Formats: sequence, C-alpha cells, structure tokens
Amino acid sequence: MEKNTFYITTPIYYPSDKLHIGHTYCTVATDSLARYHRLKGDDVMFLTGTDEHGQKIENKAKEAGKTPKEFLDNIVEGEGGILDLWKLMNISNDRFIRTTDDYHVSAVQKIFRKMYDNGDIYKGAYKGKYCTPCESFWTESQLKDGCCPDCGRPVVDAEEEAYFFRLSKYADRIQHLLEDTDFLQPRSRVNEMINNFIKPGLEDLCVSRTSFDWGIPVDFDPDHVVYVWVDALFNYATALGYMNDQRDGYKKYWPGINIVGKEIVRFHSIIWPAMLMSVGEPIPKHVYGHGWLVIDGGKMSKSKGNVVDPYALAEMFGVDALRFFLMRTFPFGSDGNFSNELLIQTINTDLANKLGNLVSRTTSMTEKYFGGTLPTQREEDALDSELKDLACALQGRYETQMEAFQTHLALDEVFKLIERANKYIDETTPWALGKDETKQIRLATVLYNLLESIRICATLLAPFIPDSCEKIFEKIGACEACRTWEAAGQWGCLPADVTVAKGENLFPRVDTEKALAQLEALQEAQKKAALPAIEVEPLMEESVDFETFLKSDFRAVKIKNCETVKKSDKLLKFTLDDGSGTDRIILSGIRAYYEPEQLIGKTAIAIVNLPPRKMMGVPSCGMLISAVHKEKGEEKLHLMLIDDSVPAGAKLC
Ligand code: ME8
Repeated sequence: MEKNTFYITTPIYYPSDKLHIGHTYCTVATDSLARYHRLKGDDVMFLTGTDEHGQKIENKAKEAGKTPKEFLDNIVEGEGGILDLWKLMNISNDRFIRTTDDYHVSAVQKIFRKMYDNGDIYKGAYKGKYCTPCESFWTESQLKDGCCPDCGRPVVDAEEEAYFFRLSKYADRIQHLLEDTDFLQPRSRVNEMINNFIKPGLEDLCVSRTSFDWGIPVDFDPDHVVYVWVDALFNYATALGYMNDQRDGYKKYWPGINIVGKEIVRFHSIIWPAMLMSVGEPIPKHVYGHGWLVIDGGKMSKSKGNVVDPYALAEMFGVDALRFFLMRTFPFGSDGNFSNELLIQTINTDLANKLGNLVSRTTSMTEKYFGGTLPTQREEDALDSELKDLACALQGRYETQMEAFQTHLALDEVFKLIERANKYIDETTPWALGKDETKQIRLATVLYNLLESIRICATLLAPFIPDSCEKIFEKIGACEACRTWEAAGQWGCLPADVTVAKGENLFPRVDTEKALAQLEALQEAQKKAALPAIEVEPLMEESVDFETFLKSDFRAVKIKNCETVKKSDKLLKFTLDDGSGTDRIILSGIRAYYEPEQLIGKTAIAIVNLPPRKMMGVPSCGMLISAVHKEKGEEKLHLMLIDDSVPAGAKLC
C-alpha cells in the first residue's frame, strides 16, 4: 500500500545569535508532530533551517569582525551551534536548509524573475516606515503608537528605489482563503489577519533593497538584493527541489504544513500564499501560528538578559524532561509563561510521580513477585474493564487532538490513562495480593493490565519523549511489533508471559530548592555575559569655561607612604610630597583595587586646591586622579601613575 506523504516545516531561524528556548519550543513541537506521523506510517519530510541573509546578519558579522559567511558557519555548524542544538534535542529533521546554499540562491533568482516576467514584480520607489531589527516596512496605519507593530521599537523614514510585489492584486483570493478554508490555524488568528491587514487594504510589498549587500542579487538588476521574505519563504519549496535539480521531493511532498510563531503569521498567511499564487504553485495545506513563551508576561530578549538557554536546561534536567515540559505545559496555540518553578514542578509531578512511578512500581512488583516473568493464567475482575476501556479509547482521542495540532491536549489524554493506572494500583493493592498464595493469578492479571497500559501510553508518548519511551519499552519487554501505531489501538499485545527488567529510575525527582539556586546562578552568569565588555561613561554635554578650568591645580605628587585606614575597607591614606616641603595627606576610596605597598614610591596626579574634607576623622586635602570604566558591569579603576622622572610639584597644564 502506498504511504501517505506528510511534509512539515519550522520557520527558518535567524542565526544572528544562539537560539533560545522559544526556537526550541517550536522545533520540538514540529518534531513531535513529524514523529507522530511517522508512527502512523506516513512518509514524512521534516524540514528546518536558517534564514541567513539581511542587514541584521551583515551588521552582526561586522561587529564580530568576520565575513557574514564565517560568522554564519560558526553559529550554524560550529560547536554548540544550531545543528548541535537540534542534535542534542533529538530533533528528527530529514533536511536542513541554509538560505546561503547554492541551490536556494539560484532558485530564488529564478523565482524572482518569474514573478517579474509575469508582471507581478515591478520597479518603483519606496517611501515608508522601516523597522531595522525586524527588517520590515510598515505603512503609517499599521504602526502601533508610531512604532513597529511586531517588536514595538521605533521605525525610521526610508526611501529607496525598489522592486514591488503586487500583493494588492491577490487581496480577494487571500481573504477567501483565510475566511472560507481551514488554511490558517488556529482559527483565532484569522480575525487578526482580516482586521489588521486585509480590511485596511493590502498594499504592494517591497521585495528588493539597495541599501545593503548581504542578500541574493537580483540577477537582472544586480544593484538590488532580494529582500528577505521572497528569499526566506520560498525555502520551504526550494528545499524540495522547486526551481532546482539539486534537491528532490517537490512532486512527492508538496504542499505541506508550515508551523510558525504568531509574529510571522502575517507573512505566512498573506504574503506567502499570494507569492505561490503568482508562480502558479499550490499553497500549503495549513499554516499553524503557535504562541510565544514569555517571561513575566514579556518577550525574551538578549538585551533584557532573560533569554532561557536550552542547552543549560537540557543538561540539568535531561533532554526528554525539557521536551516534555515544553509540550505538556503550554497550549500550543497560545502564549505561555515560562518559569523554572513550572519546569521543575512538571518534571516532578508528571514525569517522576505519575509516569516514572507507574513504570517503576509495575516492573519492580513483577520482579518481586514473579522474578520478572509473568505466569500466563489470568483472572479478570470488574475493576479491570474501566482501565481497559480507557486504554482502548485513548488512541482515538489522542489522534483527534494531534490532528488538530493540540499537542498539549493529546498529552492530557495520555496522562488520564497514566493517572487511572496509578489509581488502579491503589484499588487492586497488588502488595496485598502478593502476600496471599491463592491470589497469584489475580496478581499476574493486575500486573499484565498495568504493563499493557504502560505500553499504550509509551507508544503515544514516543513522539514527545522518544528516548525515554525506548527505555520504557525495554523495561516492560515490548517487542517491535508491540510498539506500533496499530498496536497502540489494541489491548493484549504484550506476550502473556512477558519478561520485564526494572533497571534504573527513568525520571529522578528534582530537588527544587537546589535546582532553582543552580538556575539562578546560571542566569546571573548569563546576564553578566550579555553585558558589554567595556563600558565608559558618556562624555559630558555641559561645557566648562576655560577660566574655571584653569582654577583647578593639578600636580605631580610622590607617594611617600600609603596605609589602610582603621575601620574602613574602602579608604587608603596617602602621605604625599607635593613639592611644597610639607607633607600632604589625601584619603582615597581605592582600597578595593590596590594593596598599599604597591603604591609607595610611585608618582601620581592630584588636584591640590580642593577644600579639605574629613573622612573617618582624618582631613583629606585634595584628590588623587584615577581612570574608571566598567568591564562586564564591574567597576574597574586605574590610579593615574606617571613617569617617575616627573618631579614632585610639577604642575599639569
Ligand atoms: O522570524 N516563544 O526567525 P527568528 C515561542 N527568519 N516561539 C518563539 C519565541 C518565543 N519566545 N521566539 C522565537 C524569523 N520563537 C524568520 C522566519 S520563516 C520563512 C522566516 C520561534 O529566528 C517562533 O516559531 O526570529 C518564531 O516564529 C520563530 O522562532 C522566529 O525565529
């Protein structure tokens, strides 16, 4: 029988920085959907990748002192880069596209030309509002409080010669697509698109730029580079060989499903189908706009220093625990508030207490009472049917939710059975049966029912936590044939004389306090790392008149003695030769930076005509001059020391 094909994609992420938990969330969700379809026997093509052109990347590379390609290669393919992250997270993508790949570059040039030749792209002049970080042009009416409606940052007036795509021509067809079909999901996103973008009138879209170089050149007008969205959106097609012969599968897999975050739904549900209509290709089956993971109600951002690092979390809690948390906790179509407490709570409640306990109790009792292998006789009881009925109905319920992209609800269904099975243990009290010689067959029946429930749950959990489910299958003695989609809909697949192996604990409980402290320390370190390497105070805007300046008497001074000040951990007391013949005493708050002995005999600079000021009971007559700056947020101070050949009392002018 020919398999159904299933094509699914994540957005292609900007490799301008390391990816964070938000990107990981989308990729894990898409991976779970891809794995679910593979489990069902579909021929799956799962694509992810990176969106590598544009001004932001060009600027970042410059900042790093690298060429864009060097910069990108490091972030994408380098150690700890994007490919490594997906490997770590057990992402099962079949392909990975980089928009700098040759086949994509030449295909985009052909696509651009095709739209130009058919009259959908024309040359004009762009005057508009431009958001540099988002690389988006906006119309006045789309701005929110005069700022970019996506990121809220200020926009600038921009004008340049540019090519335009006739988006307006497709307005009616797009409106129909959004309103009358199930193309865009969840449905709640449709109104937003209609009200914010279609109703105010679709304007033609700027699709080329001349103000930066890091992009795909328009081959018939090389002053222009293809502006980000034509380049980015068509990745989903070129990766399958559309307009190139270096990749294949377009005929087989197209059209597919694009999973995207809510902020790029506009591009995927309006611009993307219009461009496909223009080149005469089928539009995606669905675009699904998932919600954001937010922190304290706001978006994560590097500059706020609140970006959550998936590497650190996976290392601390395990990859499957992190995957599970992301998929179990946040309803896929809505925003969700990320917190470390919630992560730990989910691991402890669902994985350790519910699933982990069920597996370990069942396998350890099978070992304890039957040496690991169940006898084959059975003795049914009325208590069993409720568990079995729930287990047999699970697959259908799960499927309904998965087909509707309601991954969190699919997990809910699985956990209903897990919870029911734990309750079944309490009801049947196998430990009591174990003590009674005459109840051995009943005990074997109870344990078999539990193992079967676990098998069905593990099969349906496998798309979410594949490695852990593999281990569960090993523990409960499930053969390959017991792990299939078909078997998940049937009761009684495990052999009657099944052999189990308890083995190690799958999901150890997390010590909340310890883990939270560890995470906090990690986040502090991260915040610090995000601080600028060197920070100096901005120059003063207020000017000082020359006369006033000349009144300051700066002198070279020799440090005759330097000592700490009793009861002060800040001050050093300096005895100075200022050339006058009388010792000068100055106190300076630089104890944290110098040992007194270090400074004796050195030549420094002091202002000597400040009025004396008492500190810790000692009058200080003047001030020593230091240079200060911040390094990674930490104050640094350098006492200004000058050449020892300068005599005491020499005036600085
Ligand atoms: O927009 N919560 O790339 P990008 C949930 N290159 N998901 C999040 C998230 C968060 N806090 N932050 C990011 C781009 N994401 C373009 C896409 S596609 C042709 C071009 C996820 O690196 C979410 O899926 O900014 C979002 O849409 C995507 O990362 C944006 O990644």
